[in-house]
Amino acid sequence: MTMRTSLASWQALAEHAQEMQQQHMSDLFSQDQARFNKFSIQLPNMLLDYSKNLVTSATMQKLIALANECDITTWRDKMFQGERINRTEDRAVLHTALRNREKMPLMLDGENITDSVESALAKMKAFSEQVRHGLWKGYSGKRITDVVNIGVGGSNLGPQMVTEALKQYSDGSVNVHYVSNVDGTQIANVLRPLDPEKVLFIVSSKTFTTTETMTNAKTAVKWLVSSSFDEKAVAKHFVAVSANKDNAMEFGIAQENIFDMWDWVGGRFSLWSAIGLPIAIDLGFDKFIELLEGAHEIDQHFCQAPLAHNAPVILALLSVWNCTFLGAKSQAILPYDQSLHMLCAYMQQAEMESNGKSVTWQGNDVDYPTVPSIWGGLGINGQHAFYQYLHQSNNVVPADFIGSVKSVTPVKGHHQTLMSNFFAQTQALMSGVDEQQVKADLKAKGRTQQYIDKVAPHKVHKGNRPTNSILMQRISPRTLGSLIALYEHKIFVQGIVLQICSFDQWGVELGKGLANDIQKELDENKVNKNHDSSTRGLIHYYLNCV
Ligand code: G6Q
Repeated sequence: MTMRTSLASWQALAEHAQEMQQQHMSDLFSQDQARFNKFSIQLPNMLLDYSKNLVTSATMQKLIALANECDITTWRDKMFQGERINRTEDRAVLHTALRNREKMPLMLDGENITDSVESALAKMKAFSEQVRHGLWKGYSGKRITDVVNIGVGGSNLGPQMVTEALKQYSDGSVNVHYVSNVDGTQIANVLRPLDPEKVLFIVSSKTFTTTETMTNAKTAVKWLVSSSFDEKAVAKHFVAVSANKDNAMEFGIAQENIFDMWDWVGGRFSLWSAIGLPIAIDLGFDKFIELLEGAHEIDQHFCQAPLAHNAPVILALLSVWNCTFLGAKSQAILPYDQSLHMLCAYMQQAEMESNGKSVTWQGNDVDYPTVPSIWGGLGINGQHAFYQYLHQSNNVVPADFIGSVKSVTPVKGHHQTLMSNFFAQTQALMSGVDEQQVKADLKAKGRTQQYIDKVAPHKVHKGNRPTNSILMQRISPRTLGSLIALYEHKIFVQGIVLQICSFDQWGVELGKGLANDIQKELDENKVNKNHDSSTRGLIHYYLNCV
């Protein structure tokens, strides 16, 4: 397989990057009044404006040539058709099959998985309705008022981010809580105000072996049994979502209360499956389906739109342009919508766990920068904190600004202020403020020449900082589904262009095994002499003080 760096389009981009680094975006805007029209895409429920990137039409043509040379469309079709593109784990990658709303048959290993998905959805529907309507009773015959989802990583971040984002759509029939951390503080805080007779636990774990989740689940069992004085209560208060039925049953969960997961769905892409059960319980099954429909709309766009007008493809190519060719090392995710306060954490896992790797498909070290580290947070809060860095540090941080045209919670006078900041920030990051302007402003304010000369260099903003703006109509199950799917496909395309295995996570697997041996040492108060002196010293200090 050809090395990416030897592709004609790659080399053309490397050369073009040198030229473009001499350009300023504000000049590109002055030279071309049609820039916004050229570099924006309207999707059914959202607008993507990528005109505030350091690109020209020539750049975009070269990036599309790269996408073509990397056979993006062929790889995309392989993914949707269920080829085993997760090579290191020898698995298909079919989260898109979970939201195949046209219900097209899809054969995998001789089985029509659309049927499996549909029957899993039917089971989720029946169960979520029973819980929401008070028909699922606890051991003492009382209705369930609180659901606690126990899971971590992909079995937590997706559903929790969605639950938080769609809070306004919940009718409050049931309160949904999340426990992911093995730090006992979290589960203790969540359980303290709850009534064991009215709580349902969902143990979400694809493997049903994850230590943190198993520890939390056992603590939840103890909490329940210590109040019910009956182990049989577990059957009424625990369900599981897992691909490992045997382990879930051994844990004590009744077979009929186990919801399916499949090895062709990666954890971080699994909120569309029964991992999304807390979402369905919180919002109602119909809204869960709307979430799937929103994602399906983007799946169709991804499959049908020409590459030059294909939003996830464009986002991926711009990331490659900004990071691999122009040298950016991190990227900020900046929602201007309170509902999306967990989006950055979700995106950190989605992009960094997928593409934060440094060998190619063939196992060779990559000889180019790959994906950025992702960070960020709510835009307005960030403006009063880390935006200083975005505007004036000597690291350029490309940023995605995400906002909504209409607020989901309109409060008079707030939304215009919020969105004015969105627009003003992207403008300032692009145009900057040059020395001449700074000096003129200070002069107009009547400052002395001495003061102007001292302060002016500090007030210069070089601008030329790339941003994408995503404007959603309004946060809803449908638009949120579309937004998540947009990023999922972006990450897929990024992985193909960079020749990275996006669907494994060996770094996470390493972490899963690492602590086990040390935990034995802590439990037995015996420190292994073979540790390095730092690890030995830390463990000794801990054991001496504990
Ligand atoms: C996701 C990762 C990882 C995983 C968690 C939980 O893609 O593989 O975040 O979801 O480690 O794993 P289990 O669901 O198996 O408990």
